[in-house]
Amino acid sequence: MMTKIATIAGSDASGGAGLEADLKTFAEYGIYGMAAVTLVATMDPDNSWSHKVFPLSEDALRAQLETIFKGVGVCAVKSGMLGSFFAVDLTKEYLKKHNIDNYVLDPVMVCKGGGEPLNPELNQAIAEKLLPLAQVVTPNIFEAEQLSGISIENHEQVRTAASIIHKKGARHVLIKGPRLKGAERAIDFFYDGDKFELIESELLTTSWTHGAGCTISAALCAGLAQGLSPLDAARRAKRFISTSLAHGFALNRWVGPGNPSAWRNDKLFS
Ligand code: PXL
Repeated sequence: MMTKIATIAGSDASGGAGLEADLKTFAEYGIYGMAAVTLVATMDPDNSWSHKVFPLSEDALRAQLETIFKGVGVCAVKSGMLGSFFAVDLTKEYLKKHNIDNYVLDPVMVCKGGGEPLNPELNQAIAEKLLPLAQVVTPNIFEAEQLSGISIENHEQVRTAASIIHKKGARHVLIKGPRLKGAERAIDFFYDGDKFELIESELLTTSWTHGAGCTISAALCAGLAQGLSPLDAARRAKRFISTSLAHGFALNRWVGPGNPSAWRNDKLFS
C-alpha cells in the first residue's frame, strides 16, 4: 500500500519552505503527500522580500483535515506553521480522533531560526496541546528556548532544554543546532528520554538555507512513516538536508532554498 503523509502547514509562495518543502521531501522518499493549508505566506519583491501572511478560515482548515484524515487516511503527520489558536486546536483534535502515533511537531516560531518571532502568543498553546502528542518535536535553538523556558548557549544547556521538553510530553526531541553560537560542525541533538545522541555533519557556509528546518522535519516524518526508528529517521533526515543544502541555489538577491531533488542523484551515484 502507498505510504501517505499529511502536512498541516503554511504555504510559502516562493516554494522553498512550508508545505512546498514538505511535499517535495515526501516525494523524494517515494511517499504520497497531502497538505492542509493553514495560511499563505507571500514575499514582496518591491519591498526587500518582506513577508505577509494570509490565514485561511477555521472552516477551510477543518474541511481539509476531514478530506485528509477521514477521506483518505495517513501513516504519519507533520505540522509546521499553524498561525492561529484554532489551527492548534484542530491539529490536536484530528491527531487524537484518528490515533496518529507518528506525529512530527515542527514548532515553527521564527523564519530562518533567528528572524522576527511569529505569533508568540501561540507558543504556550503549542507546548501544552501539541507536545504531548508528538512522537518527535524538532525545535531550532530559539524554539527550544521558548518551549523549555531556558536560554541556550552551549551543549549543556541544549541537553537541559531537551530534557525539559521531553518532560512536557514529546517522546523524542531533535534540537536543530547549527545556529548554536560558535558551532564548528552542524550538530543536531537527539534525546529519547534516556540517551542523548549527536547527529553531525559538516557546517556549510552557504546562505541558501531557506526551508532547511521544514525540510529536515519533513524528512524525519517520512522516515517514521516508512518504519524507521525515530533515531534512524533523524539520521537519514540529516543526510537528506545536508545533500539538499550542498545543492542550494539563489532564487533572487534575497533568498535561496536547498534543493531536495539533489537526493536522487546522490543516492544513484554514492
Ligand atoms: O521556515 C519557516 C517557514 C515555515 N512555513 C512557511 C514559511 C516559512 C518561512 O518563510 O513561509 C509557510
